[in-house]
Amino acid sequence: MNWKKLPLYVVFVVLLAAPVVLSREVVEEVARSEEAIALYGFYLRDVTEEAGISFVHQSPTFDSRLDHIMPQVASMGASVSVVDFDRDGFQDLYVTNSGEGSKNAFFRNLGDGTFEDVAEEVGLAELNEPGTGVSMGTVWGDFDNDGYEDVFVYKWGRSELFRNVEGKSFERVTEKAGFPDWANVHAATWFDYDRDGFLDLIFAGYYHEDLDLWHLPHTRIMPESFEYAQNGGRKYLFRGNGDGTFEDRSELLGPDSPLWAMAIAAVDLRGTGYPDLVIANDYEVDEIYFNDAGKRFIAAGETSRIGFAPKSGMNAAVGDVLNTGQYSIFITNISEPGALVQGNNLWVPRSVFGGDSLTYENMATTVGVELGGWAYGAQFGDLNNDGTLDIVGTNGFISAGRGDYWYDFSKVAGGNTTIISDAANWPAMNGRSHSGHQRKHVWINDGRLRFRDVASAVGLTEVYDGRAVVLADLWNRGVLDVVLAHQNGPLLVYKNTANPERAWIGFDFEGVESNRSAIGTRVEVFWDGKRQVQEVMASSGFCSQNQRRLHFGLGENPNVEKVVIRWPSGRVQTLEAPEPGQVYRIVENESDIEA
Ligand SMILES: [Ca+2]
Ligand SMILES: [Ca+2]
Ligand SMILES: [Ca+2]
Ligand SMILES: [Ca+2]
Repeated sequence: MNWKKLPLYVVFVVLLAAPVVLSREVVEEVARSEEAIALYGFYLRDVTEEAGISFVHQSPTFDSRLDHIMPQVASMGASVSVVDFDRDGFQDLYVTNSGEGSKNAFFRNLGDGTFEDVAEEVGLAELNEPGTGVSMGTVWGDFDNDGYEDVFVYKWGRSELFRNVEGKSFERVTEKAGFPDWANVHAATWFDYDRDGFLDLIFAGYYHEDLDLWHLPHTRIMPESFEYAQNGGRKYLFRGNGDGTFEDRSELLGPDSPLWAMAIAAVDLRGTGYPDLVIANDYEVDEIYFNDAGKRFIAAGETSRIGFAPKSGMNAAVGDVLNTGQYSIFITNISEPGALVQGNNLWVPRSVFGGDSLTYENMATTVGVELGGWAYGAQFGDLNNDGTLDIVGTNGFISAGRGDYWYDFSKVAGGNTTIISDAANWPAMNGRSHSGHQRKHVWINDGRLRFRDVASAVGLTEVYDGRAVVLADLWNRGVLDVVLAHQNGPLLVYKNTANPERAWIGFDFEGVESNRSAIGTRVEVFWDGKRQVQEVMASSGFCSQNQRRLHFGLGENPNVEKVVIRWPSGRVQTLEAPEPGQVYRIVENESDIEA
């Protein structure tokens, strides 16, 4: 071959090959998606790049005495929350970063398939400055009822409250709120526990609140037991006055046991009208608190049976998985065959509402959602619009180099308190993985007590270290899209394409007498002899918050009889025979319903 002809030859080959390779990929994905939609009713396509989202989470680096185990002590902080902060009708995504000096991102949904990071512009980017701690998660709620969603950014360090100024900027109002200067907060939610129309805030620590992880007084910072550790962080309950001030009412939770909190969800489990609390804890039992008419909380972990066997509780999500009008609770745990199989907990209620005597049974094994790897966030949502709630669950602890840390981990985890609680006793990780590179789970619910994992068939094949997952209808198409946040990994956005034959109905709420975010609004849809209940919640899952809009899949050609809405104020509103296929915007006390 003449050397002068080489460049042309190379160019020609590249020109020929590129379109062939690309189109084959596209053709294959189209075939995969058609097959998945035919078999399972939906397909998830990774649209992160075309949506203009480029975000990679960074972990923090603590005191150098933790260097040998840094990947595990700094293994959290990747989070994502959904909010329509500017009220343009499109759901936006707030994402935390956790490296010192790293920036959080706020992806405003432009509605055309792309997003724009406006975190700096609105004043929500620089939240990880050295000396202030680092972000772990966020929870949105309109604490001053002005119609704009405000945000609590919880951190290992100085958590912050920001007031949303008409969807244009955010004003830092932490001091006025009176929240603590420092705590290693890992879980939080807004709820109106006393139903006075003003949102209240609960948050809980992971590491003890006295610890500044960058300047440790000693290395005895680890859990004192793998199963019964009571040396974690405390809980805080703040009652909102609606004007940006809050009263510390932590005493209503009863005597505090400093557990290692991972997730909090507030929801009316008993049909009393008052939101109860579910708290997932690492290294100890999970907790349930029944709300006694807004006056106090009663610890009901043991009586409800949820708080019997300690596991590594990571996630708190609720869903009416059996379409009985009652919530089951999904708490994820660690399952590593050959090392430690705790199994996830799917707590299904055993009695109908049952007041204080409500008990639960763990059905995770029976229904097939027990094994989720080193599991973190999970959410309920009807991904294929067939009328049953499915589950997306993410996982993966530390994906690093060759070798696995499990043997060393098991040795120290089984040691006595003196051994396990001192970081100096933990063997060095030396770049090894620890339950890393794990496949995610998408369990579809057949409505007859069987879930089936279809993750790879529907397009979810990545193996980054998953932390938070959220569900939201990002483009108002009547489907739940999926967004996943990964530790030291990218934020990924999956666009859902569901079987178009299947119907759905959606609801956006605005409280008037109730809190304006309408958090705590309970909605029950009755169709074709079936029913399903959902509730507007703030936090759900692990360090995350779904869209506030409620989405119900209805299956093919549904006949919707009615929708019963119970506002936090107690007012009940009924929609008779609403048309499916639209999002209803419902304002409390107004008879006109906008579709
Ligand atoms: Ca928006
Ligand atoms: Ca507000
Ligand atoms: Ca309140
Ligand atoms: Ca479903």
